[in-house]
Amino acid sequence: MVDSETEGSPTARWIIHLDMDAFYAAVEQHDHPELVGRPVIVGGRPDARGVVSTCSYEARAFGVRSAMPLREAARRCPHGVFLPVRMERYAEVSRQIFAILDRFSPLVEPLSLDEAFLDVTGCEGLFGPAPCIARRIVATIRQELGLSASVGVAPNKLVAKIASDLRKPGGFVVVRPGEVDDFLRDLSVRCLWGVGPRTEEYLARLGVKTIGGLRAIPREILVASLGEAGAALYDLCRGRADRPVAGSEPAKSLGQEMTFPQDVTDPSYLAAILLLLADRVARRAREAGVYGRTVVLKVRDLEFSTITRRRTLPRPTDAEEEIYATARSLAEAIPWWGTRPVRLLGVSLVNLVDASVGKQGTLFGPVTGELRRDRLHRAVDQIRRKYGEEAIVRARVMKMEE
Ligand code: TTP
Ligand code: MG
Repeated sequence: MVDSETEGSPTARWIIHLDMDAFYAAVEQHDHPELVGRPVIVGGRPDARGVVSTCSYEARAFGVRSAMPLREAARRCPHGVFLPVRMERYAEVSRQIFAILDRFSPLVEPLSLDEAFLDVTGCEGLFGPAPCIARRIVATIRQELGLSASVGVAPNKLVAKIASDLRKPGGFVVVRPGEVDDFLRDLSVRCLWGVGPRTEEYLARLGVKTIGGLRAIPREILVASLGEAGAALYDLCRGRADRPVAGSEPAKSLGQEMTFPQDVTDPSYLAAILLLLADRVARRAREAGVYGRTVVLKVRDLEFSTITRRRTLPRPTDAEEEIYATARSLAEAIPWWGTRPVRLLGVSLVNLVDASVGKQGTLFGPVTGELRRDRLHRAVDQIRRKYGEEAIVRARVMKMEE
């Protein structure tokens, strides 16, 4: 079934893109089963000033959408159930989702709280072909968390992401290497990375609406009119997108970062992301048997200027609480934090030391409470690996709004 030419080639990859369906609203329906099947709108009271964060598919049938003013949503769907945003809870569920993904591949790149790429090349021996892995992931999320996800399975990130979005909710779309051209041909150019309303309009003036149509435009013309973005489009419309899944970096540092598809300003959302990243870094440190002396925070703003802030801790750590608290306090010390939009966030642990010697440097020996917390973390990691994420669910690791 798999294209024989590409299957054997060392560069052939299998990428899964997973995106939860109506994420915040689905979590609310899960936590309040009486809301299943009803139009749930998350964002605040119907007469409040804010906008809709998301809504259940039942509410989408009435024309309600993310980012729509709540009052407009109330007009379109007067009998909707309007709920406040419980970011802390969504962050907790998000970490459970990522812990499930980690069971299926060592290369998981988070894109937001509810979205990730997995490179499952080479995981076939353990779990079967990529589409089977994707099925198992979806089934596990359904069984353990009671939530629905859509996935795309394809030879690269671009195609996997487009595929996961195509049949939402509950979508399951596999694009094999030899099918990429046909798959993309009739889709709108808007599906491609970097094509916003302006590029779409420009292409429309050339008579181009579909990805297949774009292939007819010579590279020089695209480059002359759109610069580097044009060169990128030339490759993308041919399904060429070989950016790797950004997973773990080996050796000297352990880091995890996330690039947002939309610009994010909301400090409580950003805090939720920091918590997710800190949790993943801490878990990887424990798996690798290392502690880190220094926490590094990386923030990129809209103009793509990147700043890094670092703080060296009194003692090396592998605890998510400490990594999160440090990263968050570094973030909050940035003057424009919470007021200017952010494009990318990263948390890493550097100055790594072997866990067996990691804590001996302290003058008074290890602190008893800390030792106990260490043992707790390790025990929790072990139980989760063995019995699954749901075996232990902490009510709240830390208060996010404090
Ligand atoms: P999305 O994955 O874009 O949306 P969704 O999961 O609610 O619905 P679906 O994927 O099935 O289309 O975003 C994930 C979460 O991010 C979403 O549940 C709420 C939050 N979010 C906002 O707060 N504001 C927004 O404008 C968007 C698009 C999402
Ligand atoms: Mg989603």
